[in-house]
Amino acid sequence: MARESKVWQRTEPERAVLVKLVTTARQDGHVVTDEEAKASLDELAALADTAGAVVVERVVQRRGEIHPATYIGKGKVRELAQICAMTGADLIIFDHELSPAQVRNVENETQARVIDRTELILDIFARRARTRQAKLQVELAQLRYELPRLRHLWTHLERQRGGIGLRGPGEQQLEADRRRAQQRIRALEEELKRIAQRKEQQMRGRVMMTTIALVGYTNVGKSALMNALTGAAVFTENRLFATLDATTRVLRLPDGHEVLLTDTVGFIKNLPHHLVASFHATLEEVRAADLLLHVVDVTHPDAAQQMKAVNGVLKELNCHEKPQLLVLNKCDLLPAPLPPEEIRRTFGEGILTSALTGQGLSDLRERMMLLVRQWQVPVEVEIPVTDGRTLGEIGRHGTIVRQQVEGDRLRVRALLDRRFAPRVAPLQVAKKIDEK
Ligand SMILES: Nc1nc2c(ncn2[C@@H]2O[C@H](COP(=O)(O)OP(=O)(O)OP(=O)(O)O)[C@@H](O)[C@H]2O)c(=O)[nH]1
Ligand SMILES: [Mg+2]
Repeated sequence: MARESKVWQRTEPERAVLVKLVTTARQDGHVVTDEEAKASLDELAALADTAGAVVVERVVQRRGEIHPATYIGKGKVRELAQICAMTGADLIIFDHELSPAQVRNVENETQARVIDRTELILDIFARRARTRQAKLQVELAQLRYELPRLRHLWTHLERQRGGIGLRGPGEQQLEADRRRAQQRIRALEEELKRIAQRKEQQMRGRVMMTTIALVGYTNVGKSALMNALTGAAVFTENRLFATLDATTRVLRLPDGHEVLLTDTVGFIKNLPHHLVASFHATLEEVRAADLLLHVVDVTHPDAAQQMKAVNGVLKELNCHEKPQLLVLNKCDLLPAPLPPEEIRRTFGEGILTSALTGQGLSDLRERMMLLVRQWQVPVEVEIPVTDGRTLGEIGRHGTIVRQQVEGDRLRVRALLDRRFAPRVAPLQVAKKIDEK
C-alpha cells in the first residue's frame, strides 16, 4: 500500500518557500538565464500548489558552485531562516536534488522542513495514485529513492554519538531498516510483474487494432483531447499530474476505421528516474503504440523546452523513433492566430487544436487517418452477401475500397489494419491488390 503523502497529512495548508540555486561555474558552459530560473521556479510553484502547499516566497541565489554542506551559501541559509520566521513558512522546497546531510543542515538552521523537487513529485504521485498498480508503482519509486539515503542518516547518527563500534545499535538498526526496505521492494516488484503480465494478456487481446498514444508534458490537455475525441470521461484538472494511469478507448476515424487511443501519465523535465523505472508498466502503453500524438500547450511560455523534455523521456523509453504527430493544443487561448511559418519555426509541423472548443479536431482526425493508412494492408475477400457481420468488421478495421455482388457472393476490396488482416486471410481471393 502506498504511504500517505507527507505534504497532505495536515489540515492547514503548508506555507512554503521555494529555493533555487543558479551556479555560475557550469562545466558545460551554459549559464542559466534569469528567464530560465523563473520558468523553473514557476513550475516548482505549480508542483507545490498541486501538492496543496501555499507558496509565500521565492529565493534565488547565484553562486559559483554548490555549497557541499547546505547546497546554497551559509549566509543565504540564515536569510532563509529569517524569511521562514517572518512569513510563518514551515516548508522549504529546493528546485534540486539534495543529499540527506544538506537537508538536515538546512533544517537545523531554519527549523523548517526541507524537501527537494524529487520528493515533491513523489509526494504528488502518492496523493494522485488511484489504481492498485499506480499506488504500488509510487511506493516502489519512494522506496528506491529512500534506500540509498538510509545509510547516510545512520552514518550521521553514529558520528554524533562519537563512533559506537561497527556493530553498534545504529548499525544494527540500519541493517534491519535496509533489509525491510529491500524485502518490500522485492515484494512490490513481484506484484507489479504479475499485474503487468495480466495487462499484457489484455493487450494481446486487442492486438487486432492500431494503437495511438497521447504523450506530452503534464497539463497540456492530453486527457481533455482524449475526452473530446472519444467521448471518454477521463479526469482533467488545471494542476500537474491529473492522470497517472492509462485509459484506452476506441477512436473512430473519418473513414470508419476504428483504432485505439490511449491517454496516460504526463511527463515533466528532470523526471525522477525512479519514477520512470517504476512506471514502466504504465508507460508500456506508450511503447506498444504505433503512433504517438505529441501534445504541446502552445500558450505555455516554456513550450519549446517542454517538447525537448518529452522527447528526452521518449528516448529513455526507446520510443523516439516511433512516428509522431505534433498536436499544438489550447490554441483558443492564443491572443491572435499564429501565422503558420511562425509555428513551423518554433514547433515544427503541427496541427493547432483546442480540446475546449473543438477547433482543429476534424483536421487531427483526418491526419491520423492518413497516417494510419500507411499501415493498412490491401486485401480482397469474398463473403456471402448475407454476411453483414463480417462486412461490418471489415469496415471497422479499415477502409472499404470497393464492393461487388457476384451472384450470392460479395467481393470486397479493402485496406485493412495490418493487425486485423490475418483474421480474414481464409476469405481472401487474391493476396494483394495493386492499387490503393
Ligand atoms: N483553454 C483550453 N484549456 C484546455 C485545453 N485543453 C485542456 N485544457 C485545460 O488544461 C488543463 C489540463 O488539461 P488535462 O487534460 O488535465 O491535461 P493533461 O495533459 O491530461 O495533464 P496531466 O494528466 O496532468 O498530465 C485542464 O484545466 C483543461 O481544462 C484547450 O484546448 N483549451
Ligand atoms: Mg491527463
